[in-house]
Amino acid sequence: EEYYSVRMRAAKNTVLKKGGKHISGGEVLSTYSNIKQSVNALLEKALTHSRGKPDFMQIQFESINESIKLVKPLRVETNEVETVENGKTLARAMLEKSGVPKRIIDKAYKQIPEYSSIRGAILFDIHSGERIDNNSEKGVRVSRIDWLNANFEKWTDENNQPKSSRVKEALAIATKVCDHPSTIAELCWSDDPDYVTGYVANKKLGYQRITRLKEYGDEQGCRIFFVDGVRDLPTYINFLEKKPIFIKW
Ligand code: PML
Repeated sequence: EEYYSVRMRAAKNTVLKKGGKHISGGEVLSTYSNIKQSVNALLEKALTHSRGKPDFMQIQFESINESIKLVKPLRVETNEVETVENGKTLARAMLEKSGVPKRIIDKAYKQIPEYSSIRGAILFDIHSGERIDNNSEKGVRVSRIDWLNANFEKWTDENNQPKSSRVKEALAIATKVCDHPSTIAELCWSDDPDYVTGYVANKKLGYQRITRLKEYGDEQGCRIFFVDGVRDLPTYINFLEKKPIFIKW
């Protein structure tokens, strides 16, 4: 069956600032007969977002030529920590366990403040300790992933997890990214000042949530993919941006 990628982006203050302030975004993979419902669901999401009233919104769809791959969600564990310092220490230990050398982790952490204005993900090479995506302010945007709500809810019930759309989206991204053999690990936390839980993900370790990776009030997010052996960068980026994946429990 032919599938379509339906995407939404909403922003505010577009008059004051080019591109505006991000309010909401999302994507679903849809059959042709479901496009109307998909557009509606994304519209609803953008209009009910707590970040405010959008003054700009784009919803678009395009057909997908490639076949869709089904991938099981990574195993999830939550690590409670008391302080950001403890959270950081744990995140570093997990990155090391995933195969990222210590000096590369240090180097990446030093760069994080500089990366804060970048909207997408940073690709960080674990040998050179250099950022290798050449996408400047944009970074890399992982897309073409979806997880049907009914299946996600089945997963939350059977795994004792909260029905959080934030967790759903982040876990879906981490699962896709870690499905590629060149991905060693992902380090991520939100730019939402009210949300301080982040995670380290790796194919073997799974999706390791850490309850404090930054202070409340901090609007600096982070999404770094530690990569190894990316010989053909355009192919790897094409996988992240274009390969359609359905998460299925
Ligand atoms: C979680 O609680 O597992 C989600 C953490 C990362 C959220 C990233 C984001 O919302 O931007």
